[in-house]
Amino acid sequence: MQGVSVVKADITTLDIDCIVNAANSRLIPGGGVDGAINKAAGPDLAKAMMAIGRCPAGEAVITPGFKLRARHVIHTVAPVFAQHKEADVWRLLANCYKNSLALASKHDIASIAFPSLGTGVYGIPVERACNVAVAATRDHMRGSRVPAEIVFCCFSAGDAALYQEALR
Ligand code: AR6
Repeated sequence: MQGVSVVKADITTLDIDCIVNAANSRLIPGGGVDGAINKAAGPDLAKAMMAIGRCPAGEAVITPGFKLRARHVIHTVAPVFAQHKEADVWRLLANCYKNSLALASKHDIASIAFPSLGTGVYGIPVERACNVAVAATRDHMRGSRVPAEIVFCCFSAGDAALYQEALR
């Protein structure tokens, strides 16, 4: 059965097929979860990202996981909260989840973990971002059984509680 869960963890440590990276549109390794993923994957990940070269907000691209336990990394780009009208922020953020899950489905990925996209450096309030993440994920699940396992991987207990609440 298809399942959605919440964990509090460093996403780079998860034993899962695919992790999602909160990247920037130039696919140049940055800080936050992007920095942690690049550090754990090794320098070949940055080379693979830069070979792709660009990913507009709301879109998603895929690379291998290199030294990570995860075999794949899907890179998606959240909108910068201060740079868009609020309605566009929620639409683009939902697209990040939808396009990442569609790409995972296309690659027949069985399990995938998302960080809380856009809610760090990009400044999207997590209290609303969690509801957008859950709604977009449920939308995907209505049309596809793949991935069978979807995990929201939060870095803090407070964020994990918000995602748990959104799932209820
Ligand atoms: N595991 C899980 N979650 C993490 C980890 C980790 N190891 N590290 C941080 N988080 P952010 P954004 C959480 O800033 O807002 C980069 O420079 C963090 O606590 O990583 O989409 C990119 O290159 C927060 O809840 O992503 C872009 O330029 C969440 O991950 C920009 O940051 C997202 O925070 C993207 O900003």
